Amino acid sequence: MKLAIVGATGAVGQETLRLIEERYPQHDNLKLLASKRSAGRKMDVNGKTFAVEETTDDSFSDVDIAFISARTEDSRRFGPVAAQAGALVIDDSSAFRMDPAVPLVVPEVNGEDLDWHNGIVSIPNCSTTPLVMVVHPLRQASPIRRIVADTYQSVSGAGGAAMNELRDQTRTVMHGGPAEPDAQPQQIAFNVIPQIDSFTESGYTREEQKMIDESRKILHAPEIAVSATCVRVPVFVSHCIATHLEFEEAVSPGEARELLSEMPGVKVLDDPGSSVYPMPVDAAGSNDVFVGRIRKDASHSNGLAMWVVTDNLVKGAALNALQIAENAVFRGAVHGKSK
Ligand code: A2P
Ligand code: 11C
Repeated sequence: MKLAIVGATGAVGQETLRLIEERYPQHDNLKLLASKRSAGRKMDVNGKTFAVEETTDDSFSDVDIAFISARTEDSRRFGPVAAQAGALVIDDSSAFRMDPAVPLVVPEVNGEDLDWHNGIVSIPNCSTTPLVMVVHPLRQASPIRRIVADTYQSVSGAGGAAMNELRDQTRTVMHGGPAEPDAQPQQIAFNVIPQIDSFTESGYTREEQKMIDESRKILHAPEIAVSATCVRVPVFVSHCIATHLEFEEAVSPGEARELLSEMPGVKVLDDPGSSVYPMPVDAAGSNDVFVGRIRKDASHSNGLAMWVVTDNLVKGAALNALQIAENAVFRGAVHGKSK
């Protein structure tokens, strides 16, 4: 099958190419797409050199699966064009996620939703995916009534420019220079910013609203009450979530550890006495969602508190997209056209 990667030069696109090399080392039927600025740039994948092409309306006629991870406006423009051309579009933006005609999928949680796609499948926001990966198995113990999820999100969630800004700004501020924020709304070096994306009238940011709306859609559970506070921290890769769950019946930390350790894609790292718990430096580059600090929530008899960490570019984005493609192929939900 011919795979197109729109945004191949970006932070998620590069992770997608790394994972393609890791998962399909023989596969070189690829099309690397980005903006006009990158046209002609050479990139090596699986031992073959590809010239990056500008993304246009004509880019998708020979493509079976198109992974889009560029700007939201690029998804809006090229997603429907690629689907119309017959490609299965796996889109990493917020453009289509809440469209009732578009499945929003984490394969381990709701892979069956791939059966009703109309050409476009969305992947969740990189902080929603790890949340539903831990919430889903715990629902087996007792229905969940309420989720409070407070995030500590790395700058790579905002793309390559934000990563460069953290590096350069840290050096500048260390030497007494001015921060001059650009890719972030405030100084990020030696700071934390309680704003990701813009504010809505409710006082929540769009990033927080995404966690609320997307997790309910993926879990098929509009009845779960969800609140989130999303915070940017000066870390390059991996997002963390302080997660508080309220169940209908009490669930013990031991039971939760057991259910979580049986969930594919989740690893329990929970031995606080030996200072074992997940951290961004350890999660970066890994495929798994890590969970630790699992304990009874002191504020509610049916509550559990835990700490969740995942590489936002891997399971938070590129890996989830590739797993959707694999799952869709397995289910016969890709109507490929190339031989
Ligand atoms: P380019 O490198 O040519 O600008 P990041 O998330 O790291 O900021 O990366 C954003 C990605 O989106 C890059 O690969 C970027 O390509 C791509 N992109 C930006 N504008 C467009 C566009 N108009 N069409 C296709 N891809 C685009
Ligand atoms: C961040 N989670 O960390 C965001 C990036 O809706 O796909 C992903 C935005 C999105 O900035």
